Amino acid sequence: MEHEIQRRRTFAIISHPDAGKTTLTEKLLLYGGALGLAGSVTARRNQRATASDWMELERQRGISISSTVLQFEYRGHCLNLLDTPGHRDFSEDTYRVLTAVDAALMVIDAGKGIESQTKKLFEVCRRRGVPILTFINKLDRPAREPLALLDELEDVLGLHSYPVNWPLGNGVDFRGVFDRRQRQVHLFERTPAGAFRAPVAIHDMSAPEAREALDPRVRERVQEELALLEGAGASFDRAAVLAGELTPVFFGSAVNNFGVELLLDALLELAPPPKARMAGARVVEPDDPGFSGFIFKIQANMDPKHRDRMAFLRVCSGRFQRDMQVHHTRTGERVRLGSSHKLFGRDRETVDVAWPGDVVGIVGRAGFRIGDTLAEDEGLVFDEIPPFAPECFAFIHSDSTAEFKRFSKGLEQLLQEGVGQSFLIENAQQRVPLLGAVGPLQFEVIQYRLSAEYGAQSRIENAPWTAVRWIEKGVPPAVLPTGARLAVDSIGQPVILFESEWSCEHLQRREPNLRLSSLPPSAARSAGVAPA
Ligand SMILES: Nc1nc2c(ncn2[C@@H]2O[C@H](COP(=O)(O)OP(=O)(O)OP(=O)(O)O)[C@@H](O)[C@H]2O)c(=O)[nH]1
Ligand SMILES: [Mg+2]
Repeated sequence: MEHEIQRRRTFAIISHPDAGKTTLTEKLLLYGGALGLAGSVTARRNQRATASDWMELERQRGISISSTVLQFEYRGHCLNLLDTPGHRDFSEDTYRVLTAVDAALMVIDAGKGIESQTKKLFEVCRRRGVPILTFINKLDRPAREPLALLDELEDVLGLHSYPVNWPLGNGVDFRGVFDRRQRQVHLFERTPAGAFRAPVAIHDMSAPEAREALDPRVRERVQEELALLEGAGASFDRAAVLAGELTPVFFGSAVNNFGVELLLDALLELAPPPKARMAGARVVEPDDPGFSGFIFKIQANMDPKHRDRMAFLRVCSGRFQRDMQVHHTRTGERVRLGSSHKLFGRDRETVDVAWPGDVVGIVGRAGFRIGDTLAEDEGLVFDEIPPFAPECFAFIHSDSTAEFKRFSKGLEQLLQEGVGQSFLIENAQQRVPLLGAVGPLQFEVIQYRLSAEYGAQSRIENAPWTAVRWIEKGVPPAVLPTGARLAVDSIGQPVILFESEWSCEHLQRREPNLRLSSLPPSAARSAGVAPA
């Protein structure tokens, strides 16, 4: 078991939208031998078909909407890679994924530096103590000065950095990278559309080939920069990396396969194997003999051939065995984990055994919710995955009586996946579900999926509220601030909807006995549609 644990690396790729996470994922798979051709080439023009962006809507838009798990073997290691969506409106999914990994790979666009969403995601990693590796991407385009980018990591994120390699030029002059630890120059050649592994020539910095490949000005500048870095004397400290205080930095261009192999090799070396996890006051070590894990994501209809619901289980300790009996600690039931899968984007394969660090897809268990613990020890409960407070609200209507049943079923399943939360307005004339989400794009996704997966058309009617508070204690006053409304969440807990944060604060000041909370008081995640 120790061997299986030590050879596992489970990490998420995170960043601001468009920095190149999905492209880099694809290239890591290419170098990992898990894909013959990276997706960009098999795709028709303007239409991508990557292993991780498998949802039709993702392909149409060229953005990631939902996180994806890809497991593959590389150099005796077993990697569980999770590609995440960068868009803020889908960040709840990304945050949940960050609870299930042992490291994060932060991608930065070299021309743009650290963008807002990267900063937010980084803060989540820091709070959780997740070690971070940094890939500075798109060096094939005009980029900022590499030293300025490192300063930005320090100033904006407060993160010390250690550049493991250094770019040789940028934009059209970009030729490759210098590996500071091996003191070697890696010169790359471009391949058509970056579909194949980029041929690499490795030389000493002073070798004639290196001299020839580099423009003398670029060479001079790189040598100055390297001297500066050596002078600054920051040494590489693996303990600081594991503590999340120091990030190893890699430069490259995912689309051209520059620097991808160096990054992949370094991931094996620098990202940690599965770590201990907290369950209340208990520390669960990966090599604890009893199996344990938790559900961090639910996704229905991944494969049009099997219209089913997949729960993503992160194994935390012990050995997972197909058909094993475990405790589902939220309900107290004993369940048999019969249908277990290894995942590769939308593809799945039955898996009989899994180890700590692995993500296993379980189908056929309608009772599982996000955050649920599954364990041999019935007393074990992993720390909850905090739900998000929605900031955007809309009513969702079904205008066709013929489709109403499909509409309700679809909506219920999508809400169980956690794509949004549902509320019902108190004393409303019609019982139309009110949806709450982090951002409005999520409503479009819900509408699209209702139509594509359940054959139900729907209509969205935007609602004016921007904040919701659960009533923890006290009775709401007869007169609420302008625009505020009483409602209940999907399990009947009372809430107040506000048109602004300011209006909410105003009520709090006026009613000191009323205790409001931005998160539901019940530990049970509110899932499913409100009882009609
Ligand atoms: N020039 C250049 N473009 C790149 C590079 N890597 C990725 N891109 C392009 O950047 C765009 C966004 O890439 P994605 O990989 O989809 O970005 P992402 O971070 O997954 O985006 P979201 O998942 O939607 O947040 C695509 O058009 C890529 O082709 C690179 O190294 N150089
Ligand atoms: Mg993506």
